[in-house]
Amino acid sequence: MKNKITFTMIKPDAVENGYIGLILDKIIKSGFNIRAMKMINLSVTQAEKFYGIHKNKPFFRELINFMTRSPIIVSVIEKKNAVEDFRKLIGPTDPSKAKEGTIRKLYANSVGENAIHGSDSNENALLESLFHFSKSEIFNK
Ligand code: IDP
Ligand code: MG
Repeated sequence: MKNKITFTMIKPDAVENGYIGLILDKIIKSGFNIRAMKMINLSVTQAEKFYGIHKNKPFFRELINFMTRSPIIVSVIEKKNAVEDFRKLIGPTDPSKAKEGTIRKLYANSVGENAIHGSDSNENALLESLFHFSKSEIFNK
């Protein structure tokens, strides 16, 4: 595959606030191709595993409660330079520091409830994608 993939989640706050369509429109208009997508309820066990790297952080329980409180959209998207370009499109973790036009500036409320996830490396993009989808669902083979 010439393009790279990244993994994204539209988080509970953004789904609850009715932003699924607006966020997907922005992602597609920014040149990303959707390879796989579904709406799921993350279990506590899944959320703890997915965010395992943060298990010693003071906000860990808050993060798990947030991510499991209502449905999320998980998706694998593709584009040249996907990981870096997508992190630019979503903006920094804290939406109050995000630039105009970024997804977190437009649709997020706080550093915790920040609307969207984007992988931080090619390695994590693949691991996170395979956490939710099979290889054949992502790569069509
Ligand atoms: P990222 O999502 O921008 O990569 P990370 O530092 O990897 O940010 O943190 C993962 C998620 O944990 C954030 O997106 C946010 O939902 C939550 N989080 C990060 N820092 C805080 C905090 O200080 N308070 C509450 N939640 C936080
Ligand atoms: Mg992160």
